[in-house]
Amino acid sequence: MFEPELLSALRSAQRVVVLTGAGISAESGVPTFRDALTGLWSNFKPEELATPGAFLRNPKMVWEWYALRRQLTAQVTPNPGHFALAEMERRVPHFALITQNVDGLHQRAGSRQVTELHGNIGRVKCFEENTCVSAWDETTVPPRCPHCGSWLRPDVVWFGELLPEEAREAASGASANAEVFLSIGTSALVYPAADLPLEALRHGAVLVEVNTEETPLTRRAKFSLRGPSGRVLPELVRAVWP
Ligand code: BV8
Repeated sequence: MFEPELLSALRSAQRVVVLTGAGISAESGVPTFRDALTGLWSNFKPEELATPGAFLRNPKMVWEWYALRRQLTAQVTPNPGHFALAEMERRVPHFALITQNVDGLHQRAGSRQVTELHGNIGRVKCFEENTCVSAWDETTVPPRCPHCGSWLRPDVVWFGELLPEEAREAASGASANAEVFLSIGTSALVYPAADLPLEALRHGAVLVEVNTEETPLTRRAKFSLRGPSGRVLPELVRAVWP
């Protein structure tokens, strides 16, 4: 199933970096970012809804989209792909897991060191103060900040917003030092996250892609594993570390 060169590269690597996208959570039942637009939101593109402008123009609609996704995320569980990456973290001397996902499933699967590039839908913060709140009054939509009265918003990075500096720097530093970089379940279209595999390539890393479909990254990958990450990743981990 796997090329011996891939298995030996992972077995001998001291520094492995993984970037995940919505595809790794698809088998848990979390719609990928582009599938999430159903019902009321189906006539929007994600880039139109996940923006500060959309929220300011229609706070109730955007808040409710996130409230629905937050509720969905709380009801699903990690799948074998998430667990396989938690096992990989235990096996590799220097392992970095970078995710574009906001669902928190990597942490729930036991991954200890996770860099969330785009925040976490389970956290809510004040639109003005940028500080997180642990409880809010759901009778008003969007709810108000208990400290300053501004609207509350999900603690995620919207299009047109800068990524958290610390997360972006950690991700970029790890990618530049990776011996093996795995891009898993991402369409590799959203920047600056999509720059990370390219940065790894520029520094001589072996690029591995795990995806059910072709992406703009596929032709740059030394190994392209076509299939669902929930099946491919456990098989890969078992083959590398029997
Ligand atoms: C920034 C959180 C600097 C929110 C997300 C114009 C104005 C402003 C910015 C831009 C602009 N033009 C371009 C930009 C940059 C922009 C961007 O990249 N746009 C894209 C559309 C071109 N980026 C930004 O705005 C970023 N900030 O640049 O700041 C700046 C500041 C001011 C002005 C200018 C620049 C911020 C980007 C972060 C946005 N937030 N999420 C939320 O979740 O609601 S992005 C969101 O979409 C995800 O986090 C993720 O990053 C992305 C979706 O991508 P994927 O995860 O890859 O998911 P997708 O559904 O696309 O694909 C799933 C893949 O899985 C597929 O390949 C599929 O085949 C595969 N798959 C499916 N099932 C499986 C599977 N694979 C394996 N197994 C399976 N079972």
